[in-house]
Amino acid sequence: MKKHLLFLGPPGAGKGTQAALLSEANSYLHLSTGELLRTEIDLDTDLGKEVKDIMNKGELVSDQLVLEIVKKNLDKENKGWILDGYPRNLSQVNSLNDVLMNLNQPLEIVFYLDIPDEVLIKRLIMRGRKDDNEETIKTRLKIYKETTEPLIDYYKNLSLLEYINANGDLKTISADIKQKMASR
Ligand code: B4P
Repeated sequence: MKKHLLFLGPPGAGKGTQAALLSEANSYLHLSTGELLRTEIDLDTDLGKEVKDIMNKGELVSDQLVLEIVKKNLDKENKGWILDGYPRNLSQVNSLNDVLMNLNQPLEIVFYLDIPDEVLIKRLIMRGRKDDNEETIKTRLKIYKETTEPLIDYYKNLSLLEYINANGDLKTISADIKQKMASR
């Protein structure tokens, strides 16, 4: 059973949704950098104050800051984990590679959740989180295409990538993920 997984895809593709379902079913740690950052904002910590405006504008917070969060939370007992929303650029990929090499916990599968822009824009507007307004979504999508999308080819070249059609109902997508996990 594979237990070091990563979910990659544009904002609103359902990374958080599917990672939560899969981590619950397998008792894996679900490490969502977005969720961890939002918790800091809700608790009004110094870190939360630092990232609040950046996140509300739909921009990426600093690589160093996110790396600290990942290092602090990554499971060192090796019960299994799912990274959701990290890495988001090539510099974060390199940092993650170092962290995982030190922990001796190599990444085993990268699920790429693919979805047309118009579907994800509708989903996000319906959800209505603070960073889910039209202008912010446009910024998030632009940053995704410029900095995160190149990671698809990076992981494809390492033969870690599994393609998931994320434009469907939750159950069908979950079943596809489970089936691809089992076949590896
Ligand atoms: P994230 O929290 O990662 O937000 P996301 O990309 O919008 O979420 P996701 O794809 O997980 O969508 P979800 O399942 O919720 O990032 C937010 C911000 O945090 C970033 O913009 C950035 O500022 C910062 N950040 C996070 N990580 C960072 C990093 N590594 N470096 C720098 N900055 C970072 O689904 C969306 C909606 O669709 C939900 O309402 C859900 O219910 C719905 N949905 C899901 N699946 C569906 C389906 N199959 N059918 C219909 N609806 C569905």
